[in-house]
Amino acid sequence: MSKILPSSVSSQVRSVSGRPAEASTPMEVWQGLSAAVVDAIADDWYATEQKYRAGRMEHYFSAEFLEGRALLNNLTNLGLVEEATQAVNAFGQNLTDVLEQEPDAALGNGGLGRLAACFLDSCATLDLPVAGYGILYRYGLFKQLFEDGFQTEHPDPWMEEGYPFVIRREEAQRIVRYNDLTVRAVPHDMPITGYGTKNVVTLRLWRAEPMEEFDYDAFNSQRFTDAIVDRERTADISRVLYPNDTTYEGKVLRVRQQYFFCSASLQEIVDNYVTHHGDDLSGFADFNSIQLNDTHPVLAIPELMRLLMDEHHLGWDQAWGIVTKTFAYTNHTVLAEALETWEMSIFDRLFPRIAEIVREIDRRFRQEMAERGLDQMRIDYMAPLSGDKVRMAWIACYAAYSINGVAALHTEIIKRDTLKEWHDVWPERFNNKTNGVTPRRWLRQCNPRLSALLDEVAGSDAWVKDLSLLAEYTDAADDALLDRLAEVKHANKVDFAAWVAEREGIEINPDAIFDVQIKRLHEYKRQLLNAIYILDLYFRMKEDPSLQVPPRVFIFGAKAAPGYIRAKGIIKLINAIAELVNNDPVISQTLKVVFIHNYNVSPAEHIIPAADVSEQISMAGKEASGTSNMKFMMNGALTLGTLDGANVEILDAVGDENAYIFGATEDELPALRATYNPRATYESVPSLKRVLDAFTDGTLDDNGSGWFADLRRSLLGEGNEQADVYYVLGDFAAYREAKDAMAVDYADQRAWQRKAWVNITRSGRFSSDRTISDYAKVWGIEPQPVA
Ligand code: GL4
Repeated sequence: MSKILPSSVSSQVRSVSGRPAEASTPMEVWQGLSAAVVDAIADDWYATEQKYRAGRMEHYFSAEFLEGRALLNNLTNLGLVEEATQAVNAFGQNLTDVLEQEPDAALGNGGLGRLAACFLDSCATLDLPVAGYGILYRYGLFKQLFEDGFQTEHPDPWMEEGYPFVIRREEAQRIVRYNDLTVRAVPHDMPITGYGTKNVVTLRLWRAEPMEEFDYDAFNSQRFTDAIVDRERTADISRVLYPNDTTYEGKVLRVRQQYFFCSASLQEIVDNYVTHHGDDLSGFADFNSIQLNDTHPVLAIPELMRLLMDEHHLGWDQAWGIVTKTFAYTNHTVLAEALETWEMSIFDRLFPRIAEIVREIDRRFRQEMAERGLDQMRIDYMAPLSGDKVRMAWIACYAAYSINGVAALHTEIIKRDTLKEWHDVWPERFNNKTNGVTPRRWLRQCNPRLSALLDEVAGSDAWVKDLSLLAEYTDAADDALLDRLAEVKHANKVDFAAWVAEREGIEINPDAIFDVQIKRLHEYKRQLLNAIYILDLYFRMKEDPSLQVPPRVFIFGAKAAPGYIRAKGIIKLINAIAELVNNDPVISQTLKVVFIHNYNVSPAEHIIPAADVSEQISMAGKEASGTSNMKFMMNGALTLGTLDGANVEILDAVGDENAYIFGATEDELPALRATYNPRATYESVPSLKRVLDAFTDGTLDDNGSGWFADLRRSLLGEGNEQADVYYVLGDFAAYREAKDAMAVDYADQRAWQRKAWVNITRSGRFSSDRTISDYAKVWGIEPQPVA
């Protein structure tokens, strides 16, 4: 392993700042140290590239890669943390401060984008020949601030001050043509290192740039704005990440973005094939497979058809034969809004040739299904085109050789409901790939104390590359070990309390139970259920001051899509409850509510190691998998959750006594719903009425927005609106019972830590290494270690 020499760090810092390392700012040191890391891996990165491009490769197409910070992750993977510490200490700096300078690369919304980042980490660690392809958004997911408890959104110019971990590759640019615009796609490559290996995976992010910087003639005749019109239209393509997890606005731009990175990536992959195997493309699928991360990159299907037919002169059947051996598709949600459909008029306007190919795919699909004997209604339902709409998921299902869901329950639901018709025709294409998270970032790096304890118990760091090894030590939990586990958690909580005090200005008690819900704000995830519990607990304590309540801190982190008003209402509500609770001189001795603003990857790294309780309380059937549930488990937090997504498999791994499961199950819900009356529940479940009335009786202040009344209405119904779609009131009693019981159990620290230890040691199957090993079989690739 190449080592960073202290002299290389100080000279890199000098060349960034133009001053001696001793006189440079922490930001400049971050820049210099990062440049030194890139320098240290450059040869291995190149060697990996050369090796991978010559053989069979998997290409991971994703509109989102939520990478977070890179420097500490790379130092951890390369075993350079100690050396870097000494290097910066030598000129009077502190590594922790330096690391805190780094902006988060927030090129994703949430779980889907973070999953892609965990996957690349695992591919690198497992030496698998994979590359990622996406967009270099100039602005990542918006920065969230709270003003009077309301979310406000602000731009996130994450690389404006320079970002050493993306390398511009001008020479590898491609041209992407739209009917109304031609642009350059310039790749910016991010090295993704693995743990204890020389292999370095490439994440190739495309940036849209104009063919010419500006229109010289227009500028010359003083039409300054005209001179830069095309430049700005082009820059729009890679300007912002869509701040929406499940629904989309600004459709034309969105479609342009999707085509942009699919076309550029495919051009490169096809050219690479020609370089290594000549211009007979018939063997393309022997060397290339492409994973479509949700429907966002599905335009790659007609685009590959175009490239094969128009540029490489294959006939339709031959091209389609290749396409159907190339693509695999992952579905990430059962929410209807997420199965993207576009107006055909957008395709006609942006790329008539792609539109033509899509029409032909539709025609042939209809013919093929008729030959199979499907009735007309079913054919119309399944066909790629419906009226003036193109259904991207249906194109994916038709073309893909593999279709997967992201947890066992989710895969069953897509087979049964969401993609049922496709499953009827091609059951063999369907398979499950339960998500996972990388134990490098989510344990080794974010929780050094627990990590050191695990090294000691296991006798080495081998678990970092094979998390299933920890299962051997489940029974090793004697009292001495459990006490040490308790000490680790406590020390993490002390650190976290200091971080919260500094960042949010709220004092919290490290001896309290840290109960955490961090994820995108969405009604189906039911942050509202959690909020209702807190308010109810507050009233119970007011009512009976002698009530014994263990100290608790309720911690939230969540962004709401800017146009999703009800989600923003829930944020405002939780902030109003925080006001009420935290400012009550008596209650605040026992309870605190903290809403961490601008939740992102790096705050998660502070929060998760300190958590006691992991809130995973979506309405059963709605959360496809969840991945924070896995991160919490690895760090010894106990799950309080419904039988949804991967919670089901977590419960299976740890056993009933080591998780707190409540609420209606997915198969019970239809019957329950049939007779469900939220109003009657509100009247009859003890104290629920008191809580919902407090939304609007002046107890809580929504600053005249009317949003709290809207939330109350969403639960109780009014007019034609369906009441309580996500069964919040229906599950409340069960939730309250489980959560109360959990708080009581916490008092027995030995027993609690024993449960935590079981969670940690049984988390092996939720490592993304396991997930990726499963995908690698579908992809037909083997490890390719560089010498
Ligand atoms: C999501 C799911 O909502 C989430 O449950 C899952 O863990 C994640 C990764 O598979 O994908 N789908 C969308 S859309 N956003 C997500 O986070």
